Amino acid sequence: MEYKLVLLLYLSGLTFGITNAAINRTFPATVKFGAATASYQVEGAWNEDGKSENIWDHICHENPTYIVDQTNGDIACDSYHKYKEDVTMLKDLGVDFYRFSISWSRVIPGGVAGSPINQLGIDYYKNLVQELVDNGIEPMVSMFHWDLPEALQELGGWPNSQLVDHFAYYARTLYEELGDSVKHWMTFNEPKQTCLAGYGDGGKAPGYTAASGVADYQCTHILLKAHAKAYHIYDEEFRAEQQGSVGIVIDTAWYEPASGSDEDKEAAERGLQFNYGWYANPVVNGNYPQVMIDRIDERSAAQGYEISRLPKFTDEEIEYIKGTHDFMALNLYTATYAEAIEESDINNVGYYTDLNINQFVDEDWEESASSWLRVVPWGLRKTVNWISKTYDNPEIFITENGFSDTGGLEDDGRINYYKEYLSSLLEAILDDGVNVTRYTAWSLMDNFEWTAGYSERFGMYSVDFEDSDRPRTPKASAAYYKQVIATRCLVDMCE
Ligand code: GOI
Repeated sequence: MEYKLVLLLYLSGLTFGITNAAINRTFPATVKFGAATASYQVEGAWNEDGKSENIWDHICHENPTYIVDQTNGDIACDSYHKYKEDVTMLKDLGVDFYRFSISWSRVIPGGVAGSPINQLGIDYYKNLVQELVDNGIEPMVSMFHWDLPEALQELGGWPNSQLVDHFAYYARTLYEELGDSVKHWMTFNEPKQTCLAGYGDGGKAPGYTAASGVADYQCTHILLKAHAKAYHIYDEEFRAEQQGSVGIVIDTAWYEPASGSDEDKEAAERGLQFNYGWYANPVVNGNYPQVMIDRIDERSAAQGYEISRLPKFTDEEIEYIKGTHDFMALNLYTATYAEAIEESDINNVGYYTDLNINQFVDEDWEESASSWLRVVPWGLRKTVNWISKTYDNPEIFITENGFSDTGGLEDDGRINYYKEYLSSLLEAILDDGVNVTRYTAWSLMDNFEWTAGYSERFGMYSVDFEDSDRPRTPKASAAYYKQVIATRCLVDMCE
């Protein structure tokens, strides 16, 4: 029986001109594997060694019910003290790289350009980077994963154009201090969460909602200029010597048309443009997606605004922002259906009415512990194909992908998720020729999941948050991921 099957596969391989490697479905040598965390979610030590308060410290302390279980990141995984254990875990997994973020308020407590650098904060990251390098693990660094220094929030945060220079000063400091060893920089993680959730729907700190449809676009406008400035600083002052690369990490769900109708196809495309394109189109082509410009300008005018709620880049700014990426990065977890609807009530001002689609899920899609996350593996293949087609076949890094449960070491749901999403990724790479070169599992370990506190667990390592030592224990998914990395093959798919 088995013999006949192998013979059949072998013959069909010959017939269709494919190789044994294709039958075996292994990840090509160009693909690297990693795991990710973020500063506020794992570090703790919120007020140690000169670190100042950031907006997540602030909202957790001042408004504890903002977090479902009223917890905070004061201690979190205590990675500030336990980073060597974290590196041991990474080493055991066999990852090629570790994606982590730097806490701005730990490095530059005052926040503003020209203010003093906190040497103890820098030392923490130098030690972490050294420990990684000593263990053969590449550091891949996000400069900003949502934890803005409170001092800058008190200036108004991202809608204040001063933030461009404050961020540039921070970015230059990081290149200077860490750029000898760090070769992959990401300016911003999921800027849509900073701007839309932070200043529009309120789901992330600082949790503002009053100026939805205005402040979220202004935040994005400044943030994109800050990104571009950080990119140009690298180009002009560091690239020749350091030889690294710089990009921005953008999140989206896959938007699947609810039907074959042109209207639903347009609704789905609009979903992708308002989510991924909002940030990707500027860094690739210099300006917002045309569909955003058209719709927001038009609705603004009908709403009585003399100037559009979507700010305009000057020609000079367009040239400055265009091409500020060395790779495209994607955080992808799930998918949604998109359906065309009647134009929303014009009196309803906001991003979601500017987008104007009905989003819904298939109740058959497997759930996770997070209400927004259902298991839809084919969405990964479709999303990387869409990015490849829309932005002229760039190099793509998947910088986050993962699954939540409520805890436990026998995490079959997570193993299944990784197996299915990695299989979808393999199809994109081997069958569609999409240029994906990195895959990053979120997360290395259970951590502070923002407004969900510790109620949703994404880790491949469990962390005991009841124990002051914060002991880590590998889950079944850690062994699974380790095997995938070691064999470059999904379990069950190779001989
Ligand atoms: C990453 O973001 C992030 O980088 C990591 O730090 C993080 O730990 C990791 O993901 C895991 O989360 C159904 C109003 C659909 C608007 C239900 C109210 C959408 C939108 C419930 C309430 C969407 C991953 C929150 C990308 C933000 C979570 C993007 C995933 C919440 C919802 C809502 C809903 C709502 N998203 N994020 N959302």
